[in-house]
Amino acid sequence: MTAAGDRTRALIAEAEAHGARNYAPLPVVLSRGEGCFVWDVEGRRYFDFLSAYSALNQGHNHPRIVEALVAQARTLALTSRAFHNDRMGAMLARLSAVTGFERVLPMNSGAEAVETALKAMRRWGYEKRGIPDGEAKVIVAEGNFHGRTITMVSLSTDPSSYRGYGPPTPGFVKVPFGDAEAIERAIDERTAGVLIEPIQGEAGVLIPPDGYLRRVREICTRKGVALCLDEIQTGLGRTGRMFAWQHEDARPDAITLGKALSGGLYPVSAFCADPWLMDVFTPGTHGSTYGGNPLAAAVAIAALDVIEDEGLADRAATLGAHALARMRSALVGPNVRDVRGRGLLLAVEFIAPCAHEACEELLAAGVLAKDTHEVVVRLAPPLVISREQLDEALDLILPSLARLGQRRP
Ligand code: IF1
Repeated sequence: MTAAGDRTRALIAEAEAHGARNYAPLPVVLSRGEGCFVWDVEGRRYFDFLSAYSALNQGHNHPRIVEALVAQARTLALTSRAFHNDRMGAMLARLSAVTGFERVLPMNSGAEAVETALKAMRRWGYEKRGIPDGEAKVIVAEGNFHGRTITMVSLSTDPSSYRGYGPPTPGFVKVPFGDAEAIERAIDERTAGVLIEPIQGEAGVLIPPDGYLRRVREICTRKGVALCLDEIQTGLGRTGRMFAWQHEDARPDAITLGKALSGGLYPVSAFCADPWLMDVFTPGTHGSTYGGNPLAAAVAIAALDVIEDEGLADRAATLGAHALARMRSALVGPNVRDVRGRGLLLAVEFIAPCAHEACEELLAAGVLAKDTHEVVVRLAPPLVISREQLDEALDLILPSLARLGQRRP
């Protein structure tokens, strides 16, 4: 644990005085961000290797996105959907072009986008697939993470997500991640759709076997059920393609987006789908106060511009391959179970539950990272990181992780 300074301690105490205790952050208080760096209140610089869980693919405070936010905030921020506004249409058209889905429903948080996806699949199941009202089922993967609402934690198989929040929302069938045949066996006449992450982020950057997504796509097509992929964490360049499903050419019927859709400047999410699925929504059957507001639209357009203009997906592919090669060469030892990743979504899995200790050591070394499930350290820098910065960060990261990897588990 680093020796936190007086200002750090005072600000942590201030946050804890009135804050709910729903997080246990590392003992660092950040006050500035730029590109792949953040600074704490003691003036210390860190490499950000969490990127707010991939909401910062464009880096901290990207000037083009900040400028779009400020300009629009000075003009028109919120109208509600009771009226049209002059920015939403351009965002919807841009998102449709980038995702290849004809229809887009803008929301705010990722969980709301996933809730929207579930509502669309259920309603389609009743209206078009003839499922008896109230009996629709959606197949999800064990180990999933789709958000923190009651329904999202009802999908979860992680007790730390759902314990104490019952009764769960019904209508979900959980099958092992990575097993396409398990999905085929689970589909019956009451199945409306399948919702999975193409790579499971929170579960520890779990990459499914090659061909899994393509098999799931083929099964859903043959069985006539909807396939929605949750690209909230894997999408928008993070894994080395614009969308993770493109690694297998397994185009789903719909995707959910969030996080980097706004480059960390404002909560923006979206459910993007083919018309046969999206058009179950008719006026008054779904919405939100802030969904599709002009400020969100301006920020999302700028965030997408940055991803495309700066070639962030290709950067993630090239730099990710380089980082993974260095990690695999440096991290060997009795306590290392796996080193894996795709693009700049990378992870080291230890055998012993030492991932939090690893993150504390990385903090002391000047790198911010997050552990998950006690044994995995996720490494996910902003996609704007340069090759030199990446190597400088890895020079700080690898010695700590290598030492832990040599420990007897
Ligand atoms: C927290 C985890 C990651 C997501 C996917 C939907 C959502 C998320 C694939 C919901 C959000 C965030 C939530 C955030 C930490 C982070 C997280 F550790 F919680 F699980 F990334 F892995 N689908 N993930 O990853 O989006 O409603 O949050 O906008 O809850 O602390 P949201």
